[in-house]
Amino acid sequence: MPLIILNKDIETTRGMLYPRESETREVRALDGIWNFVRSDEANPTQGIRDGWFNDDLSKSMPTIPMPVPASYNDITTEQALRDHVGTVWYDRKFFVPRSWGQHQRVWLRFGSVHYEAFVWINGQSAIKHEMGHLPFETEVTHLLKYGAENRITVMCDNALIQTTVPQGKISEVANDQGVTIIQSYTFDFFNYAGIHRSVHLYTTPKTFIEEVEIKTNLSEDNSVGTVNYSIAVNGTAANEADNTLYARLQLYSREGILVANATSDSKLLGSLKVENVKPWWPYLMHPDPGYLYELEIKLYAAKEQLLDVYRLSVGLRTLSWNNTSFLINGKPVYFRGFGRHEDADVRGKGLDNALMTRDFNLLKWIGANAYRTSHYPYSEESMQFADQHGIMIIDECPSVDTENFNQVLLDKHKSSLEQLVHRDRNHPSVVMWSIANEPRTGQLNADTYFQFVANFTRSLDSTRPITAAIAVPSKDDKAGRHLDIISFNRYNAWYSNTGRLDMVTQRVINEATAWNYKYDKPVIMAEYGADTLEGLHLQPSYVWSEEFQAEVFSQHFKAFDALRRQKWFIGEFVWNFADFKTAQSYTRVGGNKKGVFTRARQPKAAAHLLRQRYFALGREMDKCNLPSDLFTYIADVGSNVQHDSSDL
Ligand code: GCB
Repeated sequence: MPLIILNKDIETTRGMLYPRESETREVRALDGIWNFVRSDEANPTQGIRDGWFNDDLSKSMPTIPMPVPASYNDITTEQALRDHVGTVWYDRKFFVPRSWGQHQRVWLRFGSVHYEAFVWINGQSAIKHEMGHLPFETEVTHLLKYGAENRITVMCDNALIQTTVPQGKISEVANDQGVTIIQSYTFDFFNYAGIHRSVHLYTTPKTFIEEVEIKTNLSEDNSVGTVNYSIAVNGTAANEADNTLYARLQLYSREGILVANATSDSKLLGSLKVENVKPWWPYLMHPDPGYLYELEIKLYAAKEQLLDVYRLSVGLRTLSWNNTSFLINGKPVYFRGFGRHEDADVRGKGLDNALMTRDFNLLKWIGANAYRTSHYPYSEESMQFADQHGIMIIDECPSVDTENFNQVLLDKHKSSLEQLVHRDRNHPSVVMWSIANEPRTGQLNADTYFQFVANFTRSLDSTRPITAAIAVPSKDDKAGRHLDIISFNRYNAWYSNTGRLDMVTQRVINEATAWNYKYDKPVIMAEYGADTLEGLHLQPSYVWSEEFQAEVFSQHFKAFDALRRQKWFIGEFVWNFADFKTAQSYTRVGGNKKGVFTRARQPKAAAHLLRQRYFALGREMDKCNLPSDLFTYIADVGSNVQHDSSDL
């Protein structure tokens, strides 16, 4: 019997603008070393019952130091902490200046906590939030002591069950000592947990800019741009009957020149017109990719009283799509990129600026123009980087391997998309929403379920197409008809026909063609690859060797080139950018090794091959310049045979 699924309304998030300093706002990070305690797995709610939030954790039990942001799992040498299931506790002290207590409001914002967070300030409940990888915030003006020391306590629960996003299972099983609790999950990455991104305190004026939504447009010849904005305000002045609030907006070029300005109407809506606009282009599609303007928004009350100032980066671009192509600024896009993970040794999924910067340098080095945030939203800081560098993002919500579709799950899945769209809608780099990875779309319920999820996402943002990475055979799939672009994942010569390099090319062509035939929509290969142990060399190539990974790629490239001639094939994404940690399994040697880069972000042999292809594609399609070190000099073999970039 199919489930009857209701399209229940999801409460929308408010605020969530990235915390930025301005003339009217101060920001303070609470990152650093916090105190940490692991609860007894058999008694996960003990801390709540015993009121651990009422005093310093260290007063009633031994604590250990724990960095924030970071996953807690790999910080110590304890297996019990790495594999812990259930709740952990963090606390720390901080001062709030006396000046913050006057004429302003104070907000507490978490970039993300995985999976569920409960927060107290000075022993009083401040906020609860469920769902990793997404920010949440609350006003704490009334909870703080000004000019004095304060305490923040966080309880974090990593348990995943059938109604969490993503799903997991908790079971009690017998072990040598009696029974133990096991967390299992089908997704293929380690369930890292903790305070993964920065914790901020920030101030706003009493009445302040709470929401900004930007939509951009370009004239047909890309010479005139429009920035449509809508602003929402929080604060008592916004509720006054005389309705006197208005905003003044100024748009500055990268060089700091004022290029447009406007004064809003009293609904705080309007648009700015930019003559001779510099559109936002993806990396290698234009000599000046990732062009960003700065939008300065000043909120005023009657008599020119300045209330608040907020600035954000704006990239002007258009997106359009039909059943054969995806276009940016009117130009067809061919994606060449990666599936990725937020993952590193020691830090797990904790935000690390050094690692993030290195990753963007590698993406540019290899000539990629896109990645999918497989399998959950990535840090806001990385979204800003992508805007600046012209890297296109397929922005994925945390739904992975979803099955057993039910109403509670649907509501949470929709909520994850609501939070994601709300957070990322102003990023020019976000060009597509991915509503799931490898959901079990062969199941009967998948049809209605994904109809609701896709339509809900469209109702939040109609300016970007919707996709999902699907792994069931096209003939069984029931979700594709609700998508705008079909993405599929397949591991020819790895999970199927292992080692058979002669059974890749035609199968990829056939499968992509079958997807297109079934739905008449553009198609992307969102995952392909082979596990590769760095330093293992075997000739002739053999599974797990660096040679094998390169040859698997090459067999796919042949298929992609045949498919590219069919206009509807619009992109290739390798799995994965870098090696990453997974749950323990006999199919994983220290984790998933399908990275083109090692976990330490060094290239495997296939990285050099992929680099030559990605730049060759950029050269062919977008006339990009080639790096001088793309080809290594081999020999002077005569004037009619040159083995350098001019061969392209
Ligand atoms: C997939 C999944 C990805 C896995 C990958 C693999 O299809 O989407 O999460 O890591 O296969 O390597 O098995």
